[in-house]
Amino acid sequence: MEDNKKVIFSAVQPSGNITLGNYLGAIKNWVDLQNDHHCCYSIVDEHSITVRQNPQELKKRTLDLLKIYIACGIDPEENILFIQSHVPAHAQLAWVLNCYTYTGELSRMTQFKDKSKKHTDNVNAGLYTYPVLMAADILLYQADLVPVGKDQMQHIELTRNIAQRFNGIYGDVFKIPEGFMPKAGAKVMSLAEPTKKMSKSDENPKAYISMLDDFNVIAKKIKSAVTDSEGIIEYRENDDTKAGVNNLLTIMSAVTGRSIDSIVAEYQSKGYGDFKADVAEAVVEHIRPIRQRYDELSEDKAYLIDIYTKGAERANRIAQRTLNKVYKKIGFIL
Ligand code: AQP
Repeated sequence: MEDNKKVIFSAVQPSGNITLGNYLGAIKNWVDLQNDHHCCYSIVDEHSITVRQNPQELKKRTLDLLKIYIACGIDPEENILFIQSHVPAHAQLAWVLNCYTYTGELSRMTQFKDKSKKHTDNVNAGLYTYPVLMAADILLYQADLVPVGKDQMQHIELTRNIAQRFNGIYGDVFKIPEGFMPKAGAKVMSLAEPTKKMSKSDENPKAYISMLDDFNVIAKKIKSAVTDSEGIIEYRENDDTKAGVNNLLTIMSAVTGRSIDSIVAEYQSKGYGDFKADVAEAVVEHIRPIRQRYDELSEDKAYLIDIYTKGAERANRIAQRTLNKVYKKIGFIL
């Protein structure tokens, strides 16, 4: 890229209906970053098959995610929006990087440990090497910054280690990326088990808010969110009994832009019922315009095809450049 704007790479898997957590932890921040950076935002379908997917649903969710990106305000002309499997260099570089990653490193990844406990019947090799594919995603675009939620920071650290190891052997091939997290909404927790993060593949639909849930369903889920029996609305970090209230305060703060302190002050003499009703309203009002734009985009399939085709062309050009560099360095004949 010719100017000195920094390069950003980020992505979401089409592994379920996108949640408020994905939105507040990732996509909302992408929108703020797009003006001052070169941004590549991907829909990582290759990552999603580390867990069994229904093919028809995967197709639908991939397009849904593209619509959500655009509906949230990501400009498809200014940024590169693409589907991971349309750019073969991701899988190609991942193979190479697999040979520069140690099994000990992969065994330490929290997400692998969590997901292998959750999918005991399908602890596949892809699930294990997922962070290497993620490293390839990021390094192909020579990204400076990777906006992610707190849950993904460990994978960014590994990406940096792999890149440094490779550069140490072959010279400066990869830019060493940095992960960064937004201040508000960095980690949204499950509404049913607030010590666990909100996940789109959670088996309990009450645990997450999907960006595509009906508004009355969203309100119901928030109103039935697990809290505690204390009846005090205050933020107490690292106190598991307060995890539910902490989470609702975090969500309220992220969707309204208000500080947690000011929200706590407002609800000092109020009960959980009033508080939850207001959080529900704030979330619905925040999502409403996004849903309106999403519905409009659903009517225009040709436009979506045009966006992802052009996105793939642009992404392929950049990714292939990095892959060629890697292949040359390791001694593959081009
Ligand atoms: N609960 C969360 N709070 C804040 N940010 C979150 N992210 C995910 N969950 C939360 C951020 O969303 C981006 C995309 O995540 P992903 O789809 O690539 O994978 P994930 O982190 O595994 O997300 P899920 O929803 O938990 O998916 P499943 O259920 O399929 O594993 C990342 O930037 C992530 O930090």
